[in-house]
Amino acid sequence: MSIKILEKSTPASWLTELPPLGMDAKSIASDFRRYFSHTLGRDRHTHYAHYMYEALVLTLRDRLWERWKNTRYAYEEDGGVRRAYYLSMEFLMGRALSNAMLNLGVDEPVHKALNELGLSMEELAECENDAGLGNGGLGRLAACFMDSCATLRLPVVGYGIRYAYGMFRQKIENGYQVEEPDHWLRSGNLWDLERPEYAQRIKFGGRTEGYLKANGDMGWRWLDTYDVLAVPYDLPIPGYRNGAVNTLRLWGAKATDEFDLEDFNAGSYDQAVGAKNMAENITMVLYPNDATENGKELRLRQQYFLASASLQDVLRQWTRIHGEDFSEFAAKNCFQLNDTHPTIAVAELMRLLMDEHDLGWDESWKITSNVMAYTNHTLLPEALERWSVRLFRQLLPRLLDIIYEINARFLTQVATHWPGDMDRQARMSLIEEGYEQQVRMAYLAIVGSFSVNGVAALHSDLLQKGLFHDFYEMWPEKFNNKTNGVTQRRWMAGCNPGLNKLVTETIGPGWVTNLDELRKLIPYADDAKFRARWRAVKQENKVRLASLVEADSGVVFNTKAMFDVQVKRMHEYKRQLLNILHVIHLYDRIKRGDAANWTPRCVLIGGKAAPGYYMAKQIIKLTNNVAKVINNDVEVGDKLKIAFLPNYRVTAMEVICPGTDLSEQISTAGKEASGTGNMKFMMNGAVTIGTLDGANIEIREEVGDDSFFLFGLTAQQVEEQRRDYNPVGIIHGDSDIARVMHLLESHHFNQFEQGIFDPILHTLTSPHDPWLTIADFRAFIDAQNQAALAYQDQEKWAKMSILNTACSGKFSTDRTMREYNAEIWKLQPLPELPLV
Ligand code: 26Q
Repeated sequence: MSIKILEKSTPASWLTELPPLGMDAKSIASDFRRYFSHTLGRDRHTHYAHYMYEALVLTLRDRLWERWKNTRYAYEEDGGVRRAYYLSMEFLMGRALSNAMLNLGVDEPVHKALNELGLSMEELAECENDAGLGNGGLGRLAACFMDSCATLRLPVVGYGIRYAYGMFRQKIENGYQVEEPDHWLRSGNLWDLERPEYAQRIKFGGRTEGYLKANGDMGWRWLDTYDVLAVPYDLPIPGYRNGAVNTLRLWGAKATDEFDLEDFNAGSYDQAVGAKNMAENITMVLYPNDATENGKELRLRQQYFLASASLQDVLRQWTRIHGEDFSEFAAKNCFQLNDTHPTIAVAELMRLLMDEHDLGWDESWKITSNVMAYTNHTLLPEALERWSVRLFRQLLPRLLDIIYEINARFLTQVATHWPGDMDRQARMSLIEEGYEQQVRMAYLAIVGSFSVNGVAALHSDLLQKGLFHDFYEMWPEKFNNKTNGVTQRRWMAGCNPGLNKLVTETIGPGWVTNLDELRKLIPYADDAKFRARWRAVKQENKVRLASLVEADSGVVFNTKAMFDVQVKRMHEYKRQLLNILHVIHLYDRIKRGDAANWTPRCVLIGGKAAPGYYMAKQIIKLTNNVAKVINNDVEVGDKLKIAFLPNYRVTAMEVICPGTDLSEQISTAGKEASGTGNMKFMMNGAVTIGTLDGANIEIREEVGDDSFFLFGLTAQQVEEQRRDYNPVGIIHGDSDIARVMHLLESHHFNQFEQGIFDPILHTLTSPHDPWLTIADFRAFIDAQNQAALAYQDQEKWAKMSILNTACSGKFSTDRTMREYNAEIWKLQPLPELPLV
């Protein structure tokens, strides 16, 4: 597809005054049939569910489109409302179909229509690929934010990248992770709308040159660049039954025509094609690391591509209405940076205002530092982004100049604040000195923003006390907390129809847009009839989860057993290893005959390892080897099962969290910024076993001590323990732990693969193990034991389960978005819209 320059013409009123489409089963069925036969050209010989899925998407899309237009018009009124832009390298959207039906309020008529046509909704839904444009928590959070903003009618636009390949598909071969490319757009994507008319030009490389401007000031040109086009693809984000449809604008890279022409005319076809590929490579693939920065040039290209395209797009819309008058720009715009990944936007906005719009430094800085806001998602030092100055100079020379200037002016401020404190200046500099100079992106984000937030109370506190302490001392007023959430539309109403029905019948439908209303369930925890219905719903969901597990891992779960689940990215700090050690302990107890009063348990572990993360991959292999031994031991039987679920993703979580009894949130305290899976489990009535880390602390505060299994060192104790940690001593002093270690050391789980788990044993027993796994093992065993005993009293467990759901109101992204809006964005929600 080539980008055509389109002729401008004014759309007539017949285009803006279309009669609204019917939302009833009859209108839907009739559109569906027309799309199937006329638009898609299929007939009675077509049995592929895929075309029926497409016909349904087209039917719903029309209904989204008309609301989308109305919403845009409303935002444009009075010269445009104040808006926020969520800049993120990741939007982990998952599937769109059932969410669109739910939010449009047509799930019942669609089911009815399909029923009458003899089609199964489930089969059609399965045709959609997940939009896996993210790694994990940070990317899914962005997706939940979009849903809540649309539901609150907040004028927020998401800006991201349209990767041709999303998060890799994970297969398991011989127990090891194997990655396969995720070509999710292979059969097209009917949800997005290409908008070539809004393409932007992005510059790379070249050199800078100073010149004297007419007014005597110095100006800068960025010359001899090679340019790439950014083409927007818009995705509609429907609010919940409120007539609002917001926009997620994803940029795809396209070669400019010059690329082909220059080389092509010079006779080198291969070079022309090579250059084109280079340009289009920018948005080819999502980087699958979720916790370590990797310093690759292509990643920096992607980041700049996103920042520049999005800012140019906002400035284009601004100048269309206000010309070159930027006096109100900061009052009308706000950019939320999802971690440091889009932080080059700070320097890019300076460049655009100065070089393209002729503003001076001071005016540009005043605007920039009043529109940017930064969210941090991690305390792990290895995740803090740094880019080599050399790479910056090569790829983005003009931006490096600007960063140097920002730094020089900033360090003058530091010197004024702390006269003579050279140490402080070196510590706070945006440029890290050393063998190779590096730009510290988090510092650039803090200096360039008016707001800096963490994602849970503990995390924000640790940022102020530790990582960003110097900056906190300088600008305490910038720092704030915004505890994460999840959208209850997808994570309860959508994915748990049984619970949806029961809760709505009991307390009405208000919770779908006001999750605090779940508190009305609290008295029902003491109602035996209600508990019985609650358990029946959970049981049904466990059956559904057990079939997923069996289909994808081959392991058969007994649905009467306790379902004990840990799904999240594989990382040492999340301590899947601690979970496996506990499973080995249970196995050991069974084998040594200590199984009186036993609670049968099915343990599920799932998650992807970054392809270059050796230890995370070994932990997957260990899980699978342990599973093989335990699941095939007749003596163990139904007492204990363990499965590794391959290819964990949004769509899998939609089946997993409703069917879970026990949610494992067992990271080393102080390491998990927030966690959001923990909230999805809680909403769906799972009880948490967890450390005092991230949002677990707030979850426990909400639900109360008695409905949460707490264990382990606190963040502060972790830091103290590090100084004097002797895991071998702990192992020798505790026979349960010693026996687990002995099984591992004697190669019980790798009889024919000698030595493969030695690196794991080595970290566990090292006094320098950063994750202190052995330090928390005894406490974990004891907490697990309590959970097992509690589960034997099914009435008591049901109570805890109900209370978890009932007290999960705080963890709605509706609350999170209200807080961002009240304290950072200050947007006016739109009034009612037509076509609700
Ligand atoms: C950076 C540079 C180069 C390549 C990749 C990256 C990269 C990409 C993704 C670094 C980090 C991420 C993702 C981080 C993430 O998901 N963090 C999680 O964010 C959640 C939402 O706030 C929190 O709940 C989790 O605690 C946090 O781990």
